[in-house]
Order: sequence, then C-alpha cells, then structure tokens
Amino acid sequence: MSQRYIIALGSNVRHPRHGLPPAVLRAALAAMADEGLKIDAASPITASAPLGPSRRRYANAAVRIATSLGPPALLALLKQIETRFGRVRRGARWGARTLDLDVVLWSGGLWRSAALTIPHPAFRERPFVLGPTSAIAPQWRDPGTGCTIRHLHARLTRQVPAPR
Ligand code: A4P
Ligand code: MG
Repeated sequence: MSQRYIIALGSNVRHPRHGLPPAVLRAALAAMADEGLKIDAASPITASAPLGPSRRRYANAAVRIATSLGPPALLALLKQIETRFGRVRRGARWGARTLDLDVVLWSGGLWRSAALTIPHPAFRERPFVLGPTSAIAPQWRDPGTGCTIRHLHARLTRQVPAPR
C-alpha cells in the first residue's frame, strides 16, 4: 500500500442500473474498493457545467487512495472499471462515456509514458478537478509547479477585479 494517488471521477450519462451521474460515482467508488484500492478520503460529489461539446451537466469527485500498484497497473485497473461501467450504446454508435477515471497525482511525483502522464496534463485548469481535490488533499504539492493544490485552486477561482 505504499503508493498514494489522487483519482478524479466524472460522469454525465446515466447508467441503466446505477442511475444518475452522482449514483454512478458512488458505485464507481464501491467498485474501486472492491478491487482492493484503499480509499483514504473521498470528496463530496459536485455538479458542474460541462467543459467542451457535451451539453449535459457532470457529476465530479476526487478520491485519495493507497495501493501497492504502480502507475501502469493502476491505469489498467481504472480502465477496466471504466469499461465495466460501459459506454452507452446510442443507435448504431457508441455514445458518451458513463464514467471517466483520471489519475491526477501520484506520491512518486512525475510519470511520463506514451499511455500515461502524471500529473494529469489538464488538471491545473479544471475547477471540477481542483475543487474536489482541494477538499481532500489541500497540502499536496503539484510536482510540476511546486504549488499546493489549495494554492492552484485559489489561483484558478480567484475573482479578477473588473477594470475601471
Ligand atoms: N492518459 C494519459 N494520462 C492519463 C492520466 N493521468 N489519467 C491516457 C488517465 N488517463 C491518462 O483517456 C485517453 C487516454 O489518456 C487513456 O487511455 C490513457 O492512456 P480517456 O479518458 O479515455 O480520454 P481523454 O482523451 O482523456 O478524453 P476525455 O476523458 O473525454 O477527456 P477529458 O480531458 O478527460 O475530459 N466537464 C466537466 N464539468 N466535468 C468533467 O468531468 N470531463 C471531460 C472529459 C470533459 N468535460 C468535463 C468533464
Ligand atoms: Mg479522461
């Protein structure tokens, strides 16, 4: 259990069995625990407006986990869980994904391979990742910038004074 990670969870599609996105995230958390990941802390589930082309609102959350798995093995497990939650079949096409699990931070610091980049390249610009992460790991330092999560979150959400 020597590796620690922050995982961001997102969903904006209902699941035929689990129901609406917040319930999908709760079921995903249970699936992660079933797979042997130790959940040390879980943020509240928040609703957020979609970033990008989708029109449906998202449910987002973040969890702090402990595991003996290294980054590639953890990514494989998370992808397996994502697949189990399925892509919703819409007509002939595979539609939006029900569950997105991103590796945001790792206790080992930086990881860079073709399949996996840690910290997650976009997390510093995403309020729906930094908000939940700051609820469970405010003092964790981003190895990319040296800033704490609390600092990155404050910087992103700070109100810029209107020009006179
Ligand atoms: N990969 C590389 N680094 C990582 C990492 N740190 N964590 C690779 C997870 N995966 C990583 O991921 C594609 C490949 O990235 C993986 O197979 C892995 O090898 P993916 O999640 O299947 O697809 P993607 O390209 O990341 O597209 P995705 O997931 O649709 O985009 P994003 O960037 O993750 O954004 N708005 C709100 N409000 N809330 C959201 O949660 N999410 C998205 C999806 C868009 N808008 C949103 C939200
Ligand atoms: Mg993703």
